Amino acid sequence: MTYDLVIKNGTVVTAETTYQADIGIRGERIAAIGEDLSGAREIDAAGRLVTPGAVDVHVHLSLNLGGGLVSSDDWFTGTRAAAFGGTTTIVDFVHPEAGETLLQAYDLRRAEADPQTTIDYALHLALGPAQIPQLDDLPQVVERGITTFKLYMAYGYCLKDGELLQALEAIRDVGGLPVVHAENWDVITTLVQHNLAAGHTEPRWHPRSRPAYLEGEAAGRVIDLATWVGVPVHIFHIGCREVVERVAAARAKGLPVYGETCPQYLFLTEAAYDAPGLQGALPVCAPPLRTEADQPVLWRALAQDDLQLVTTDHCPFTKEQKARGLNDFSRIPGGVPSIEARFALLYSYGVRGGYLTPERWVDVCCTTPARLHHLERKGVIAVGYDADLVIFDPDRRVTLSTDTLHENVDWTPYDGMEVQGWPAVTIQRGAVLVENGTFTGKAGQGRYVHRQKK
Ligand code: DUC
Ligand code: ZN
Repeated sequence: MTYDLVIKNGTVVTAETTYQADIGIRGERIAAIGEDLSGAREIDAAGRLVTPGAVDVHVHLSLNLGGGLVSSDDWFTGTRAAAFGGTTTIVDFVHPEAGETLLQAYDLRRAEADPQTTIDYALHLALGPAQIPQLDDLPQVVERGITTFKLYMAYGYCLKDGELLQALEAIRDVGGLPVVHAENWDVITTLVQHNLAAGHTEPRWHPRSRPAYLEGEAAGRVIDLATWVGVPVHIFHIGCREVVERVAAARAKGLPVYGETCPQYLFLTEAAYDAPGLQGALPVCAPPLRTEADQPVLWRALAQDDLQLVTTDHCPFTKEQKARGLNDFSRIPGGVPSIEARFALLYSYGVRGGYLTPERWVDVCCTTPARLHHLERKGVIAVGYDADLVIFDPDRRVTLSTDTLHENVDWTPYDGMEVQGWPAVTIQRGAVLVENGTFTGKAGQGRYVHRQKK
């Protein structure tokens, strides 16, 4: 029996185990895993790892912050960069505007994404104060394949505790998963005002206005609220010990609480904000980068399942966009790029660095993100799953820079960093998207993943 495509002689790495096998693909699905398979096309993966396509459940493509500020990767450039880095599925956001219904906002985001995306994607729905009166519409949103809901404890979307409670109850009632930006916004706005009034306008005052201790408080508060309501909760972008401890303590009690970290917290520190001028403004993101002492805590937490996944929170702004906040750190648009380098960074420094086993690398970057976020048929190498695969060259050395990366942004926080290990071939639903440095996909080739509540 022949297949449309066979990946031959590779070392298959899954979240559970590592073994030698050929993978046979028929149409869009994995049809066989075995020995001596043959196909219309065969790719030799000898000496290479074969992993599931990586899954990044937290990205912001074309994020509109208002005032003409839009994150610089759109659905084409961002998903192409993701594919170069081995990511075959992302989850981005619907951010309803005041006066829009939830379904109108969903339709608009689909209309933007569908023609441009080169990889598969799903959408979280953000629920701010203006959406609280519309919570009765959540069942219709679930019918559109949205099962995860973003709750902000910061920014204009910031929910007060009573609103958080109502949103958590509504999400529970539709069987969904809340994903939360946990910070104490009241304290942050107060500290920002104090610092600016004292003439402290430089980027180094950004982390000093967003204390880790109170990020822990916010995470603990939403975990308590979710526990009381009886709904699982996923805490986004964790960079400090204080939040890790809250998630770990909840999990130790058997609660369905999940936490993610991102490359920027594993590899960068708040010292980056001390750089002069624009350089110090570039890595501004929220929550902010933390201390060197937090990094081993994050790695250990990933290894021992106190944290379950690594996403990027990819949200690039160009140097010109970042320069808007040069005289006032609170006006610097928040966000850093890493949609392309995540999988390789985690291999190079996580696996090669001795923090993660190869299986745990696949688990935190592919399998658990897909499972937690209801992405059926993603993140796993097994018969019947989508043939989303990466042939990963564990030896290839790449020096990260704007010359080697494909993100649509004129800087990278990882400039000059060398990784050892990089995707050689990225395959989505049986189609080769990237092969040896050449992008062979096209706009609109990716599909919306219609998720089912669990
Ligand atoms: N934080 C960022 O830094 N950027 C995008 C959104 C967020 O929460
Ligand atoms: Zn985000």
